[in-house]
Amino acid sequence: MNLENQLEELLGKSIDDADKNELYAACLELVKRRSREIPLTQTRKKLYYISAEFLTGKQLGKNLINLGIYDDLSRILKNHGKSMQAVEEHEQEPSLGNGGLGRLAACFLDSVATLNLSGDGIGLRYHFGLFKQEFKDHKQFEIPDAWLSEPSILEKTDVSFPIVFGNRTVYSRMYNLDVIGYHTGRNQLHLFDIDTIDESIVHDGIGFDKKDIEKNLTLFLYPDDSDKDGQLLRIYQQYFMVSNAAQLIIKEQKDQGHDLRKLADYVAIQINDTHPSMVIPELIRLLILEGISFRDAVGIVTNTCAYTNHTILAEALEKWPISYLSEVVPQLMPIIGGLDWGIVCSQHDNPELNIIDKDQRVHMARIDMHYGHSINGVAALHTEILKNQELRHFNSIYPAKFNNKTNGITFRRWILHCNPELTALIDTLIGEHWKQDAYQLQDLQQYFNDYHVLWQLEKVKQHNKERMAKWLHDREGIDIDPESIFDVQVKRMHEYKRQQMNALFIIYEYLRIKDGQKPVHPITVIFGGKAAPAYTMAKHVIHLILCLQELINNDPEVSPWLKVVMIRNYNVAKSEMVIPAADISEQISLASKEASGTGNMKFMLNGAVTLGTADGANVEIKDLVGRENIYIFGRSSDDVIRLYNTNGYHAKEYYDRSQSIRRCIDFITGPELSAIGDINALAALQDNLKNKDWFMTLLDLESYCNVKETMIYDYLNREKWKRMMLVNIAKAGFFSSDRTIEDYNRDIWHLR
Ligand code: 26Q
Repeated sequence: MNLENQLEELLGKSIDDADKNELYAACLELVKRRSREIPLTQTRKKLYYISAEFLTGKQLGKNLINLGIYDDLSRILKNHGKSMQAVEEHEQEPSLGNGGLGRLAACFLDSVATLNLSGDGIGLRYHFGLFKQEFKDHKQFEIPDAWLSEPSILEKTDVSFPIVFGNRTVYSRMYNLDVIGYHTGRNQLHLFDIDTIDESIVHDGIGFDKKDIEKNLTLFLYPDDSDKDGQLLRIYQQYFMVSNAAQLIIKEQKDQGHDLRKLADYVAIQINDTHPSMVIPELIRLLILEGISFRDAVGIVTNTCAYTNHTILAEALEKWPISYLSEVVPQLMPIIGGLDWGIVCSQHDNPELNIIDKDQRVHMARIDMHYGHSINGVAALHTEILKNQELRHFNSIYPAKFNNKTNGITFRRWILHCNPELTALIDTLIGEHWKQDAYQLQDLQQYFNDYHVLWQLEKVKQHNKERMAKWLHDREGIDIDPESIFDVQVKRMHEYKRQQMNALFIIYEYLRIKDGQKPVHPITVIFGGKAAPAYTMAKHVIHLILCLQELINNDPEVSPWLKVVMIRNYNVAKSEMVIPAADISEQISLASKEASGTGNMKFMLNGAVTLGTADGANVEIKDLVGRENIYIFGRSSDDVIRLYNTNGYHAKEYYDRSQSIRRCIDFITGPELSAIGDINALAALQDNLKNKDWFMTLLDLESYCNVKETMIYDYLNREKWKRMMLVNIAKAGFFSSDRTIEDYNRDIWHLR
């Protein structure tokens, strides 16, 4: 049956008479049916990617693309006067992640399926996931994101496992989401939940009774862990996730008739940061119940599990008090004790290697490093820093375990879906094969001096800027000038990412305009990102940005030249609107702190030029595009690490020394902003920048402002700028997550 008839059959009426809801429901059902026709991918060995987050983004468009029917269906809808985009908008975005780590997991699932490798994701079905961000009085407020709605993309199954917490047992329920490869096979994402969750216990924003596990276990992603009950809840969640994972893996392997002693021949488990680390003791425990000795079980699990580190921030390395683990998962304590004993007895004689420290806390990453066979960082620089700094003791005993896997992004979402105009242009220039083999984007280099092609590239960017301006106007009532430079910093709010430095640039520029020095071209500085609810300083930065937005956009002298926009509730769908429209990609973390970044890759692929520090994958972007096609500023990671080690950085010295820095910092509590904002919040931020500034904003501020000025100036040299765009797109092939997954498979998983 042809596509049009099939859609009408599912609708039970003509397309003409259907509204957006009905069309969405029918398209969803169409995807489910087509997807079921694709057999699950089988390889000799199967990957299980366990992660607390899967930031999948909306599914409909991506699935239609991967099934190869997006264009046909769009055309059919258009013939009936309907728009595919409007139908896609109807879908609620799954709220199952907070940032890079979760989005990476989603890109990986797409690439694993596309490469015809057998690999499933395992995670949790959070009812409200990450909070929804609202702004009121120029501040962030959190409300629950009730993303689960009918008809659902998730398929409820009958699969259930008993999960034992001390003397209480809960029964899980598995939900599945099909992961369809691009013109290839199918895998699944398994999300676990319990039927007894009670959404009605949530009150006052995102508050709830943290004690009642049966009712609250899967309500939220990263529930507030500022008190003991919150920390216990996180342990409950983590154990619930990994016990389901371990039981599912063992069940599937038994169903296949595989010998559990040979688990590592049939199964690869990737542990996505430390949140799933308890899978190691849990699997050992279950193998022992299957009659395998502790010693053998340890060997089997070690050969099966591999760990990825996504951050070097000390506060993110999880350590749980033994007393908490004993309360929630007493059955794991003998195993964890045994694993620690193994290390204590191994004569390493270095307490920093012990799993259980002198304060009776269990270091989760250390379990992974001792009892997994691979430890990887997510960009070349990050892996070097792990090997030489943070994890050097482990590198000296297990040098062969360490390896780098530079992150990547799925091109299906990050160009085909979000930037159809650029995709079409590339197709006309170099054919379509780059969609299977991203390195072929290099063929675009031949157009370096082709004025017509460069002009077409500019037209596409302009189109995307206008699309975004219209969207901002329609949705948020914010007007921006599509002729201005779109300078974009969208990512989680964190001091190390230094949104505050960008805000100080805005103040710097504002003061210059007030002094009569207009920039050479109008610029719109666009932010988006959520702050963790308990992260006060990050919230103060949001407050500063929102106050600047209010001040500047309403000042008729300044706003023709400078505008500020903070996008509310930034998420995957919004990023798909914003990234294709960006001219400047802000990647300005303090060198050594951003493990990789993946937004940087998405901007590059969509023809934005990076303004960044030599951090994370920016370094690899620079090596690929060459220094002349990127704007790098600021101190190196070596310098920064030295400053930390020697206590050599004092913000106050920079404040005292430079008049222009002082003017910007003082402005934060000056009359203009105090009239708009909360003086206590602004003063706290100012004090922090002047007297603490742990992430060294003032260290790089002047070089940042100077390079950004140069960039604005260079933007006027249109030929130069368009060539930079072209080179960035042409060199982005390396950052396809297909390449990353090939690397994981070749070095760690060996699935084929
Ligand atoms: C830890 C302890 C207690 C509560 C929460 C956490 C926690 C939660 C989330 C720790 C870390 C995360 C998320 C980290 C993350 O997203 N890291 C990003 O991973 C990306 C993919 O590798 C990288 O590109 C980014 O550089 C890195 O910041």
